[in-house]
This record gives sequence, structure tokens and C-alpha cells, in this order.
Amino acid sequence: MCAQKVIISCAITGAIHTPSMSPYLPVTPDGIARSAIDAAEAGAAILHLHARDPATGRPTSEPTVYAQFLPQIHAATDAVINLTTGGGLTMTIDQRLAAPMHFRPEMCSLNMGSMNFAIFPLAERPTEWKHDWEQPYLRGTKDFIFRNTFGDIEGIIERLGKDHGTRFEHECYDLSHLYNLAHFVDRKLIEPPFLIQTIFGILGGIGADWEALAIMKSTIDRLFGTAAEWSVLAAGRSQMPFATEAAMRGGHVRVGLEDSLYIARGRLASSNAEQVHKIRSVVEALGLEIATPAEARALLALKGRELINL
Ligand code: KMH
Ligand code: ZN
Repeated sequence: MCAQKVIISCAITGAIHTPSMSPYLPVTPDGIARSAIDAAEAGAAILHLHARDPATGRPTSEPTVYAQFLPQIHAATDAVINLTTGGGLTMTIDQRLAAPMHFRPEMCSLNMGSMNFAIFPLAERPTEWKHDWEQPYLRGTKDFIFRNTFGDIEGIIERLGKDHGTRFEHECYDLSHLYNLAHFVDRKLIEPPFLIQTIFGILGGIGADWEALAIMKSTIDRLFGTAAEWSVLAAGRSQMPFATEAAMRGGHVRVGLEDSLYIARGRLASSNAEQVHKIRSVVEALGLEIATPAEARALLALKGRELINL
């Protein structure tokens, strides 16, 4: 058993699920702020954040919308603010970087390769759609390529990492993404420790099965050794089993309504905090301790909350 503390990340709203899928998905600035603060109080040390148009719930890259919830979160919690650079499925790289470049957070996500990123099956579930944009947005992913070229990744490392001291949640959806990360490490463009978020169960990425988890973990050990801080998220119903397995194997965990709307089979989670409470109780039942935000900052060598532009 690993003595290190377990960092719980919580991804509050994301850009995958749409408002009609759950009444509990926060979409307004107040809703996102409240949900994030509650998740931090429940034990999340890192809050992974996207923004949504307050009127329609559609993902937006507008810094003015982020400005309606980030100050509240920053004032009410000590949790690490981690902004997406993946954004929403129709955004350009410049749009994806607008809010991170403005707020200069301690952490941002960094998606480690281009890929098919398909959520179109969600469009065909029987749902009463609240907004016109939802079904076409989901269906459009049949032909969507989530662009993260070597040039894009290098640009994000330069613009956010080098210029603003932001460090990254390296999102790796497949084995190749680990080798892409190793390329940037070899070129010394990024420095350890590396938070490597391995992602299972996105259509277009590696599947949510135990063999996949094992090979991702062994490849991380081989490529990065002790420089890696390994974390796991799995989409949908695999969320809790994979987070549990990660904790048992010495990893960190990510939960949140971005990744799964459920708390148990067929039962919607009533909040992000409910998922944080659940994984926290699993972690503690395993005899492990969760990391405080200060401990997460130390483990990940973050610049500190006072250096954010908020
Ligand atoms: N929803 C996750 C599978 C990002 O924000 O950069 C992907 C994600 C991407 O978190
Ligand atoms: Zn995200």
C-alpha cells in the first residue's frame, strides 16, 4: 500500500453532458460556483472547470462568463483551480485558451494528442431536449476530430506553462498520448512532477477495461518512473470502479459530473459533492488519506493561489 495521500479532482460541468441529461448538471455561474465550493468542502483538492452559456447551458469559452464564477470559488475555497484548455467540441485553439490566458491559473488541462472524440450515441437516448443546440452538438461528434497537434501542445506549454507558470493535468486517452508526453519531457519543455490523468471509456480513446488500466499504468512507470503523479478518470458507469482501482494501486482519482452523471447504476448523482463524498469514503475505507489543497500543491509543485489573475 502506498503511503502517499490521494488527490481527489472534481470536474464540475465539462462539455460532454447537456442540460437535458440531468437536472443536477450545473450550468449557470451561480450553479457552477455552488457545486464547486460544495465539492471542495467534501474533499476535492482540485476543481477542473469549464464554463457554459448561462441562458442555454451550451459550453462557452468566454472569459466574461468564467469571471462570473471563478472569484466566488477562489474566495470560498482553498482548492486548486484547474481550467480546461480542451474547451467545448466546436472551439478553436485560441478560443480554448482565452480564459486560461486571462486568469493564469495554477493548473490547466492539456490534452496530449489529437483523436476522434465521439459522444454521438448520447444523442439517440430517449430524452426531452430542453435546448435546440443539444442534439446537433452531440450528433456532430460523429465527424469531430479533437485537435491537439504537437504544435498545439507546444504552443500551450509555451504560452501558459513558460509565460505564466501554469502546470498541467496531462490528459492521456490512449497509450500514444503517454509517448507524446514523453517526447515533451525528453525535449525538457516540461518539468516533473507530471500529473498524468489517464482517461478510460471515451469513444475514440482506450476502453474502460482492467487490461487497459494495467498497461497505461505500467507504461507510465516505465516512461516516467517517480516523476509521474498518476490519476484516473473513467467515463460513465466505470467512474467509481476505476477510481477505486486507481486508489488501490497508489494513484490519484478524478470524479465529477463532467465524467459521469451517475452515483450508482441508473441513479443520477444529485451533486458533484455526492460523488466526492463517495470516492472519499472508498479511499478512507482503504486506509488511505486524501490530500488537502496545500498537500496537492506541494505534490504537484504548483505556483500558489496568490499568483492567479483573480
Ligand atoms: N471530459 C474529459 C474526458 C478538457 O477539459 O481538457 C476530457 C477533459 C478535456 O477534461
Ligand atoms: Zn474537462
